[in-house]
Amino acid sequence: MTKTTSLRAFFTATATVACVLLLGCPAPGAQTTVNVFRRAGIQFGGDAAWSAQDGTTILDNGRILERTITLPELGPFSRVTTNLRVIAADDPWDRAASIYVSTTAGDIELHKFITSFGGTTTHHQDITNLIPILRNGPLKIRAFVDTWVQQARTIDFTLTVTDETPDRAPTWGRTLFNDQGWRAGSESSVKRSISVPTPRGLGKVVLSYLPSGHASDGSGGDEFVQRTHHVFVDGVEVWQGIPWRTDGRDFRSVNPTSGRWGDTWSSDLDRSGWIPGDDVDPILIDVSQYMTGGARHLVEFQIDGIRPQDASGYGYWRASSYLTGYEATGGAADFDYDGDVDGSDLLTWQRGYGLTGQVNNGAGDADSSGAVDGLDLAAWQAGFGANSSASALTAVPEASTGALAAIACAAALWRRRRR
Ligand SMILES: [Ca+2]
Ligand SMILES: [Ca+2]
Ligand SMILES: [Ca+2]
Repeated sequence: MTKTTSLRAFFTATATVACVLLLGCPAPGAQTTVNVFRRAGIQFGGDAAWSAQDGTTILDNGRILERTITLPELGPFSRVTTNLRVIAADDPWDRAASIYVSTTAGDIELHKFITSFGGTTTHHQDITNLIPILRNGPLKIRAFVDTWVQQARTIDFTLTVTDETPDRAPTWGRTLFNDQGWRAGSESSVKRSISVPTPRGLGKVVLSYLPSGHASDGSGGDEFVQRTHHVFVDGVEVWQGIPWRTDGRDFRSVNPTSGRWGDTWSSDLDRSGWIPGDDVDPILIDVSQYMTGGARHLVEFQIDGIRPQDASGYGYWRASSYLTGYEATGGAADFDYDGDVDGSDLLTWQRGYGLTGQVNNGAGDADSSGAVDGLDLAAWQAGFGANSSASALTAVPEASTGALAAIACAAALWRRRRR
């Protein structure tokens, strides 16, 4: 071990101890699991009694199931996760699918997935970003599989609520759009534009985007062709990317009925944002710098070059999006909007140091000067001191010592991330 390495190890260990002392490592709180679907059969047509579940409404010829549930109370530090199991029956194909909540404001996807070719799969997602929407229970939850086969699949779906976590839950949320058949063509289909009023006191704002590309004829369309997507807020491009998955090979064991040509399995192929037998994670875009509270903003989505209809078919996208907002409750130096001023806020300031043109404190501009600089560090130190003295923890050292330890803590994290 070189001297530098051992020093670094000592530094990291010391900082970790400081982190634990300062930030604490609270055990997760009580968990409640709410059953939504249990061995519920999804199919097109067929016998409605097949794998039927009491209290479930069958819609769309059996392709959509609906149940109404109420979650336990979601507190300021709650977390919600999904547990999904998709069980193979008689449908050998990969099918677009989704668990979503149906509201008067539109459908909001809780867990988007694509079934495997004839296999059984299990998935989990953290959907804490949807807490502001989930709070408005009772919830009408639907499961959809785009199948054309009788006795296609059965589904298990539960929601787990953890009532006490270290992270503050979001306070504001709203759907932006949900279009499961976004095609090329008319002028209105070029962009999706939504005008959004935001509440006052909003701090961090995250946009969740769930795109997947498909084709009506299964080849040559948007399923296997890279398309560039854009997100704009008030005319400024805040994100650009190509939804593209290249890890199909890792899912071969759950795709037993996949087509195969020599060594090539259809399920192995790279695809537009999805893989047969896996779920689709939302793309998370931090738009805090562009969406201030107490204002109206225009959010727009654009997909370049969707394949138009011709004799052999067309390309299309299944896409939805929603916004999640956090209240700025922890003061000007609470840069990560979790309600306190601590080492991770210092880390945010460190990352943002030197930035100008800030519209809020999300990158470390505590004094609203527009720039992230030394004055904001002083504001953090003041906020950190107030934070510690207000704390009931007797183990917390006095402010100056605490600040030093937090700086060590942040520096250690910073170092680890940069490797
Ligand atoms: Ca904080
Ligand atoms: Ca914190
Ligand atoms: Ca500043």
